[in-house]
Amino acid sequence: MVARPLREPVAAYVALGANLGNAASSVKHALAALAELPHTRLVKASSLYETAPHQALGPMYVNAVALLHTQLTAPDLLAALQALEQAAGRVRSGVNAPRTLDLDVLFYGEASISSPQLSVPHPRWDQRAFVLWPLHEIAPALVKPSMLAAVADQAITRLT
Ligand code: PH2
Ligand code: MG
Ligand code: MG
Repeated sequence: MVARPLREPVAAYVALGANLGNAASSVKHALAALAELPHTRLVKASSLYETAPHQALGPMYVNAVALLHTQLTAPDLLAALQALEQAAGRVRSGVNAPRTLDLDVLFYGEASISSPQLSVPHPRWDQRAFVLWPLHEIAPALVKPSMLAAVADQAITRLT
């Protein structure tokens, strides 16, 4: 990695999901790995949630959301997340295919990013119960009641 001067930390929200193998264990390990990323602090992590596959097939998912304060650039954060997906044995077999680990950048500070690699804010974050409820747990100001009402048909259970 190219050395860059360190910048002010940015608040980045990351969505975690898994529905292959021991999904709960994968998500817990991923949260621990996020805490170890360089120039990054894991500030908050939601509970784990069991969620029905949304516009996808396969087993139930385990999802969570984390708040990071990071000095990584958005592309470097994306690369770090993809490395963690790879380390968890992620095989990209098609759009929304079951996966051992998915790590998506929901927000990177106030940034709007639209590149072939990365769209931030995540284009569908506000239409997904598996994002909205864990996000609401750690950042209630970001989630409007109307958003939660709109996803009331999507099954989600908080795991204890
Ligand atoms: N991820 C998807 C598609 N559908 N459904 C649930 N419940 N959880 C996910 O993480 C998920 C999904 C694409 O990334
Ligand atoms: Mg995803
Ligand atoms: Mg993804």
